[in-house]
Amino acid sequence: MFGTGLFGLSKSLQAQDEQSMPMRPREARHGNGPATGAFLPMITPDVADLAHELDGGVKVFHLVGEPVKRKIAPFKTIEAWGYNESCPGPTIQVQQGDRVRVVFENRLPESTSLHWHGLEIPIEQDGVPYISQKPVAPGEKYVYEFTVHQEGTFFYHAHSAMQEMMGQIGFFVAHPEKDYKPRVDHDYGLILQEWAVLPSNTVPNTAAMEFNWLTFNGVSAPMTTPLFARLGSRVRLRILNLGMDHHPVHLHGHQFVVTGTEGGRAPESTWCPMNTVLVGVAQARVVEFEAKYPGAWMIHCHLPHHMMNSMMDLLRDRQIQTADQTDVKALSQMESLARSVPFQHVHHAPIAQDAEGVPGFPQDAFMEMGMDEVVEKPETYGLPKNWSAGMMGMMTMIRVLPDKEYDAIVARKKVGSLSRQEEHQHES
Ligand SMILES: [Cu+2]
Repeated sequence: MFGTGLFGLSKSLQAQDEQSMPMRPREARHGNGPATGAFLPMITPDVADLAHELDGGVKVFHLVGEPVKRKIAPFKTIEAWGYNESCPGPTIQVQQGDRVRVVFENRLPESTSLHWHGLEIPIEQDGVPYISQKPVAPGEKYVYEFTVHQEGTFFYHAHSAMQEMMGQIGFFVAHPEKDYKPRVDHDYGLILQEWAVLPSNTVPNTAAMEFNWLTFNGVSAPMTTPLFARLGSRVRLRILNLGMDHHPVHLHGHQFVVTGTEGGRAPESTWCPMNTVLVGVAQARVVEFEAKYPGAWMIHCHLPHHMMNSMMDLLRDRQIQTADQTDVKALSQMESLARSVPFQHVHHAPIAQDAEGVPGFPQDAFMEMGMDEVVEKPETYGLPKNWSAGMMGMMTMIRVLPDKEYDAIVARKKVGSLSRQEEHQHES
């Protein structure tokens, strides 16, 4: 994914692989001293963590705002803006009590700033142009520094509306000084974004109100990397939304409780069972659940139009053809499509013989685009054939796996990260 020889990023992706391996990778912390850095890190599928260095007791991060090419589907790359070659930007993880310094560099063609959404920090660190600081001009650097006294799921973003819609956002997670109870075994983060990209275009139209590409962590299903959890484990999922719509995010087969918001941990007395949580704009919702039932369970926005990818690029003619669509026509259309995009078309689901006579036909017929091979990765190992034809838009899955299958995926991930390492050694 980050095939540009950016060793730092691939290293932290590899670190994520390693972190996800043991069931409980943390050592218990003793006493009430300052934060020791021992916490279960959140994993942001398809997005790397931002590494830090220590300057005395200060955690120092380097963040670069810049244009980013982002492949959001196997056949669609957009020209977004982000941070450190990533959109959304890399995930920052700190611990409650940490002193944090972020050295920010602006490589955008226009001025910008960084706002720390939800953090209680001095006004001069708040990142609002003209109000709390001068805008950071192109080519300039700006240093933010503050102490994080909160715990919770926060984020950083440009405090300029159009830049937000170009993708300038990233997670800022503050792990608690003392573990939350109950403890979780897996911690995952998803950033919800939406894009209006006209056919044959690559640059999002940030003024549009209708969106045709919906992403989790910068990719549309089936390119979203499945989450996975050991059967019987406890899972935390942090969902963050920065767009123009509110997204009702639904989990299949399990009930969860909302254990936190963008304001931090919620008291246990407020937890109640649900399986769909509305994540409003600029909100974070943190949910937890016991992964009780084995299977590949969908996690998706339930707005019907957000459960689709735009195929306008590919099926431009379809709109004017719906009146006399036929199986033969649709197939020939899909065949020509299959020649122009790098994946194999799988035969569509059956239709009725008299389908053309039914007003409204077709709706979802002919829409499946199986592309298992193109989106294959360790986390997809063992899924049923043509699984990718069932995944579109703002959608991913959590695979709840018994020990043997769980360990098989972990082993595959390890092999993958080793070969990634070799690749980078060749490059350098
Ligand atoms: Cu939605």
